[in-house]
Amino acid sequence: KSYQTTHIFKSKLPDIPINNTIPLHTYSFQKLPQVYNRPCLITSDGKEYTYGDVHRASRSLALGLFNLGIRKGDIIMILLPNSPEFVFSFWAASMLGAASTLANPSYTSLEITKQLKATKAKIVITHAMHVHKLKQDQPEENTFTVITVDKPPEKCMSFSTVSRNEGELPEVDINPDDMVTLPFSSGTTGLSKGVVLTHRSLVTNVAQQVEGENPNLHLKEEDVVLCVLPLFHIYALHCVMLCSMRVGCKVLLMEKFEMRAMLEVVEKHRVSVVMAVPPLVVALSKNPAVEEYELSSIRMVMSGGASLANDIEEAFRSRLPQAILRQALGMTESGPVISMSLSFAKYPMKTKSGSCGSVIRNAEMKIIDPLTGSSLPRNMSGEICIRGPQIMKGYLNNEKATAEAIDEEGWLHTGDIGYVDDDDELFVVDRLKELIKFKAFQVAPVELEVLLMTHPSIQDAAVVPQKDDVAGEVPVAFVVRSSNDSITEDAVKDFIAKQVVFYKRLHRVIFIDAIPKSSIGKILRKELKAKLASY
Ligand code: AYL
Repeated sequence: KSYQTTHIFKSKLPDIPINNTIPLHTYSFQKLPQVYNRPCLITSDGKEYTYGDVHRASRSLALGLFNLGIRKGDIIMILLPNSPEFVFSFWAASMLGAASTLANPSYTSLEITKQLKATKAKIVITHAMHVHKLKQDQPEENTFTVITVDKPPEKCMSFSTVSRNEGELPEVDINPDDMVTLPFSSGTTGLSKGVVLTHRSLVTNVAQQVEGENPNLHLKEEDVVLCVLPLFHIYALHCVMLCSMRVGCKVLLMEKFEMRAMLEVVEKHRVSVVMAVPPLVVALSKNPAVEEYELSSIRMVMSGGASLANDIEEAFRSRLPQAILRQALGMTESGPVISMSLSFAKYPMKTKSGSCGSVIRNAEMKIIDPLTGSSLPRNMSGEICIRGPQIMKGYLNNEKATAEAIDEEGWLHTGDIGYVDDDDELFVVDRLKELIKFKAFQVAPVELEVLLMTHPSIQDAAVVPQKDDVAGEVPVAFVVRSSNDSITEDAVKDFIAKQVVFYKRLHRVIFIDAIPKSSIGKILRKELKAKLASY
């Protein structure tokens, strides 16, 4: 299939030269001599690490991991909340030519085990309280060493001991197309898959945002960037940690979101940049606690990860009039940023509220008719596709899914529906893909369907999103009971709740006689979503 492409959208900013053949850590620490004594990380309880400290701690850990046998191409799992150790672990893997796979520490044992098996991670870096979830029942299949950042339980090693060593880190030959990190995403369909992001893709995507005479995302060395979104998700990892570190900003790490605690540190540390997801923007706009704090230091708030309701921008402006609130569109597979508001640029442009910005520089975007595949002109909605050196290399060990996501011409199909207006601004209007977004967390319907089908009382099941004021969307299930079975809604909910992280829990179960399917057995999700409206 080859479609004649006629409509390609580019950034209004000119392309720039990007040195994307160097390893990510080399790129990110390139300014180390200049920023050596500047603060890089600060924790919410006040511990500070300079760029020099972060570099040293990362190298020491890298050497420790090397001594434990970690080599180029190996994978380590980081199972940590936001913390300096998270950052050191990420860089240590990169420096060895290894890769880090990122997982939510709140995951259940089942969820972690799946990811461990899929990645064959050789090291897991975590907290002692999560160690019981790391099952090694078939040691011959999957052997890994557990390192804890706190006091290690039996058979585990301590982070500080592994990091305590002397010597030179061996030189490793890193190819720009080597994997450096492996987040998981379900993409447009199916189960969660490892997304192979390379040194080239991440260096490119950082540069697309923060480099050039007029960077699209203007971060300054004096900025204090709030990191309250989890680093195990690509949004914070990339837009907060990688972009900030390239520029030399200070990153304020918060382990978890709690409104007052957050406002307190924002006031205390004079936070200037907030990377947020819609529920956080809503809280900043509407939560009365905001009035009690002095937040005039905030100059920029980015919303991404899910769609932002239209009325929020107005409410936000009356609260924090000095700050620019605009959006970016990202997707794990796209490296991750697709488009970003030009109001964040060094020479900011006027942009419209509700837009997800314009396509990033050094990349191409097109909007295609989902039925014919042909590209569409301005003001017509279709599937958003993105191309450039920043997109993922592919899904780990999954050529079929990779080929479905990236076509022969190198376009990544996002599964999002949107249009580009006369001013080059992108508006996302719908989601073509199955994905459910609880806040900005991914819930893959198929994952829950597979679990539901393991229950003897359930004959068939389908999971779809339901709109929700707080979370944006929540998963609900349509279930066909096995014959003569009378399993209850609560029993089905409990069955799932025991096996998954909190945001994947079912909010409703609706029993029906049959799941509507196409002639080839595909669940007709649209029909079910329409049905939902009538319940
Ligand atoms: P994943 N508006 C509407 N939908 C959005 C938006 C947005 N601003 N941002 C992300 N999404 C949805 O892989 C969209 O459906 O990546 C997209 O395909 O967990 C999906 O979320 C991707 O979900 C950044 C950097 C946002 C990264 C990100 C999000 C990465 C989340 C902004 O600057």
